[in-house]
Amino acid sequence: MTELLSELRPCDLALIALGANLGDPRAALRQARDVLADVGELQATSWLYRTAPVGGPPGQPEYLNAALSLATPLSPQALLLALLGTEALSGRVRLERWGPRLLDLDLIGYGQRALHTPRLTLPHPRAFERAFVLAPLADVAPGWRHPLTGERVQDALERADQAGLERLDERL
Ligand code: A4P
Ligand code: MG
Repeated sequence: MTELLSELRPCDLALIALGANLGDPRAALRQARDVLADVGELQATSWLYRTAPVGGPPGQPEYLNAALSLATPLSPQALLLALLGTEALSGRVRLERWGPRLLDLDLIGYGQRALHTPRLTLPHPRAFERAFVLAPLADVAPGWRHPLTGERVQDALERADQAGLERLDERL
């Protein structure tokens, strides 16, 4: 499947952030990694991070966060559908914004594309403010530049508040 897809056209690199804080987060993140490896070629995977919840209801459990880069012939819109489908496979139900979840998959960037539609904003609007996104992203794409500001992931991470972030000795 992946071989067939890769013959269609050269790929832009998609950067995907993964998060979970209900059920078995480690298993959910790794299942998502395996599903996504079927819609492109995995380029790199991050370390796993244990992170304090940002926003949402008080008292929600800690998150496990990670990131991966994927070369895929899917358009950003088609890839978003694949991410939403993968979330649904994990059993995720949307109850409240920033609420606890079995699996959250965000498309952080897609090459240097910038777009804003009702269903998809690229790059992800809050990605460069959040250490729980930036730390794993810096494992897979430290030199990727924000298409609108030109800032590198690694530089954004260095200015971000990294309190509550713990890198585990395990890869995604
Ligand atoms: N959408 C638009 N652009 C994108 C994009 N680039 N990637 C739309 C993914 N989705 C995008 O998302 C709502 C809708 O956003 C999608 O249907 C899609 O069409 P959602 O995942 O249902 O909503 P959400 O995740 O509750 O809200 P949001 O605003 O995406 O939240 P964030 O920014 O993802 O934050 N704390 C820690 N420590 N770790 C976490 O992982 N995650 C969140 C969620 C909050 N606090 C956290 C963590
Ligand atoms: Mg989300």
